[in-house]
Amino acid sequence: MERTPHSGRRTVGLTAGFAAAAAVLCAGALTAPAHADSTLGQLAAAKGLYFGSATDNPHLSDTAYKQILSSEFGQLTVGNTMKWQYTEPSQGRFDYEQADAIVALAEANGQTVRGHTLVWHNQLPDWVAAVPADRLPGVMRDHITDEVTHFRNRVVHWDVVNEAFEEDGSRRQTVFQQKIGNGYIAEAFKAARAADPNVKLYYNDYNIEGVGPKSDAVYEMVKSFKQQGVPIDGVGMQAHLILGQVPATMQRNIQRFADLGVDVAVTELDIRMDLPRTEAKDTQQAGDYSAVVKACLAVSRCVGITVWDFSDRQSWVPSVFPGQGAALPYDENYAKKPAYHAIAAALGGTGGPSPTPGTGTCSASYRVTSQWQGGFTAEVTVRNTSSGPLGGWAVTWTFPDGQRIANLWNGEATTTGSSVRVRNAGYNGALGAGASTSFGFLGSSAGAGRVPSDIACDRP
Ligand code: G2I
Repeated sequence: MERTPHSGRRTVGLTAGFAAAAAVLCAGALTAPAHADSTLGQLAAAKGLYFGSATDNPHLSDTAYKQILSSEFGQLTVGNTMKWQYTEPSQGRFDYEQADAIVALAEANGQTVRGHTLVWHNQLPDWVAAVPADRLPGVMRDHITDEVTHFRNRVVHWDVVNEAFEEDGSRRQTVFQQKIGNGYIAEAFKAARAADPNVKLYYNDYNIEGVGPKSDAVYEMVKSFKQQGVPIDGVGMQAHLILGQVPATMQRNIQRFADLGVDVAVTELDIRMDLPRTEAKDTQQAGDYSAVVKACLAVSRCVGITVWDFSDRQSWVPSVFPGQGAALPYDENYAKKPAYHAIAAALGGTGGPSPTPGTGTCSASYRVTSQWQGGFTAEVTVRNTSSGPLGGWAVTWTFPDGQRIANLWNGEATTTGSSVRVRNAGYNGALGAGASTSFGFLGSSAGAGRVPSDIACDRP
């Protein structure tokens, strides 16, 4: 697919990405080779798109979180505090304090901002539902006008209307639909355009990533808007996906919207799984993230990708889908998951930690070295069981009795619930044929608990 300077990606993505990359690097990241340590934002910018994350005000007091948010991404979406409930809690009283704080952070970091969202049936203050039908169009316009004006030149996209369709392609019966009728969406876009001639105006929804009744309905709406001159610039595909279920038609679907003359953005990407995480699920998830990135990259009008927050610690998923989660590219402790490396690789990076030399196999054995009431120490011995060199190792197991690692040495641990994965440290990955090394940890539990029965060693 040829990329022209006039495509949506060039006008939106490059500007956005370049600003972010330049702020971080003080150099032209667009031509820089893709190193393993390039950020996702930089890798995306080098391909002419942005890679961003949603965030929310309460998270920003977590220093480790804020550091990653500020450095890794080229774009931010305000996850909650631009919604009507926050911005016009009572009629005519506008409050942008929280949203302004996130926009100011993005500006300080050289990141662009997507505005989310002006008209949505959810997180709507109660007073709106009580407005009589004949006054609701004016109330909707006033809300849009005030908010779009407030953020003029500070946001690059607006999700003007969010989630207006049902799965079967019919209109969702929201207060706006019921009181204003089918025309409310076009009216919202016109009001937004009147308040800001430059910002890109998006329709945003979930379950429209693949071809189907819902995306067909959005497609027909966009087509008719284009025919009638209703100002729409883009379609946001939220992409709240399920493990193993990236729609096979995603690229084709993005392309058909692009062919209507609008940009497409993947706006709220996450890929949830049934908990607990396993290595197999992580691998599947990595492939799924890669597939989404590749579908976007394949269409020049796909201007960028935003994850719906970046770490499993902040994800909305577990609270809404009990038993599911681990949907994001960083784990709860801000360690990069295979999904992160797959995204980086799909964006042209090297795909993760330095490649591991050697092709060997390994074994691991687990031994409790001391225990007391409430705790224990254990040692895991890793042995190269092959006749050639081993360049690195990863040991996995599941604690059977609720044990937890309090402190681990000579390795790097990632834990999800009772599942543990320990990679070699920088200095003990290389093992000659038959050689061994060990790592240890301080555990907490009622005594040492049973020894894990599934301990395994593999190359990372
Ligand atoms: O539901 C996931 C997303 C689907 N597409 C539109 C997005 O705007 C939506 O985001 C989520 C936020 O991530 C959640 O954080 O929208 C939810 C509301 O539908 C947000 O949840 C709300 C909780 O329901 C409230 O109880 C809570 O006070 O977040 C609020 C702030 O933490």
